[in-house]
Amino acid sequence: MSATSWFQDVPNIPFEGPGSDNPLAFTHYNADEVVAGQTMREHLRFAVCYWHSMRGTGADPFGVGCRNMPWSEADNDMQAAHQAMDAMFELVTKLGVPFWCFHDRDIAPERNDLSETNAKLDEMIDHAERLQESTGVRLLWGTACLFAHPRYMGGAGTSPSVDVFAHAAAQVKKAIEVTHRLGGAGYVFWGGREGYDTLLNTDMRRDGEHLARLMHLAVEHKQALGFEGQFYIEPKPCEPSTHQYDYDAQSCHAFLLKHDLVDHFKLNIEANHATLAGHTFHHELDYAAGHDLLGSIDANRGDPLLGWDTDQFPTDLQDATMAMLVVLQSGGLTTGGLNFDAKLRRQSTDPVDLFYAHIGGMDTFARALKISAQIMADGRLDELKRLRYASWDSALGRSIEDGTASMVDLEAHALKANVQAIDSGRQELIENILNGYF
Ligand code: XLS
Ligand code: NI
Ligand code: NI
Repeated sequence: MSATSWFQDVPNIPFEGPGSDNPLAFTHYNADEVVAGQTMREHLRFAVCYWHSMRGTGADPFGVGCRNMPWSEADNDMQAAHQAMDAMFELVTKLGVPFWCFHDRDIAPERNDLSETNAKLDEMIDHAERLQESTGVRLLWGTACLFAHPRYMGGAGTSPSVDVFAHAAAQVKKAIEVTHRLGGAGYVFWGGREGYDTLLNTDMRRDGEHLARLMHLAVEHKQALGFEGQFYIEPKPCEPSTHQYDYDAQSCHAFLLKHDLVDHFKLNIEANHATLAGHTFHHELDYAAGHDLLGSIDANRGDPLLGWDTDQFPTDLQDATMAMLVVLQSGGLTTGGLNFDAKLRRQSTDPVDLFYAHIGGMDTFARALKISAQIMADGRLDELKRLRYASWDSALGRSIEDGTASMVDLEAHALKANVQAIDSGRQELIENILNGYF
């Protein structure tokens, strides 16, 4: 760690339990506490994201940044980059978070040509490597920022310009290499500009082929490097593009299947992206888990009154509980984790707000973990679901599921059974049981 402290007044955050009124303590996140066979630290695998936490300024489309974090005040951009990284490792260490995540351009500034840019990135990766070693903090995933620079206005892998495609490929190549160097557990592709604003100037079929080529090239490079981290696609339906190709979990699945990539990718599901797609967080996680695609999670929330990606810190206990229930039922996160892809509100201008924000998110997910473990141990909700599908466990149900029943067999059954209705779905009862856990 550097000699300077960026959060002088903040101690290492202790666990004090539910009775505590210390705002700089955890009330539920107790890293070493064992829940359902594993410690909270192992289950939750929290990560701090570099972009919002260290580089966020509170800027929005109506106003410039209004938060000047002390690490951003420097004589030049490389000094600021070093300071931001020192501050992030201090934040992560004081929170007791085991992981971090970054985009290449979050940690080092872009220069006028790629080789100079790569040199600056290498300098910051050296620094990150030293800090990871001295703190024990690990990299959950890295990624390339393929959306901020003007060259990417028309997409990266789906740019109409082949020069831009080549630049994107070079950037992804480098970002995978540095992620590998830092021992990253994964690598994310989020395609904010992989989409379109109008089909009148867009060849959608060709865009899809190009995007798949970029993914295949990345897989080949990963194998050549011997990088064993997991690749993820992060679905999002829109914003900044009007329509994004990685719309939701199900459309990503179709893309991966069509282009023969499904063995090489899992999904990174973000709560606010789910709601933008008209789904719940629960839906996206359940789809991913049900198709062996649940890899990692961007833990945040939207504002139901606003139709955009507000990336707020997650504080909704029921939402988080549904998420943890899917995670536990699918056997837990392995390479992935819970990355706080979340930003402070524009009016939260004090560095200590980063602590309040993360403490709130961590306590919410810790409670959600405990509640979901209890829901699973009780088995009441599971049992109701099992009963609802019980007829499928009959001889007829099995013969349909295993493909041996014919239309003629089913007709014979229907003529005999004369079905008019089925048993109650019991939604109100189920919701009452669920509320009983909170
Ligand atoms: C933006 C995305 C982005 C990805 C990483 O909406 O959530 O932050 O997580 O590129
Ligand atoms: Ni995200
Ligand atoms: Ni987002």
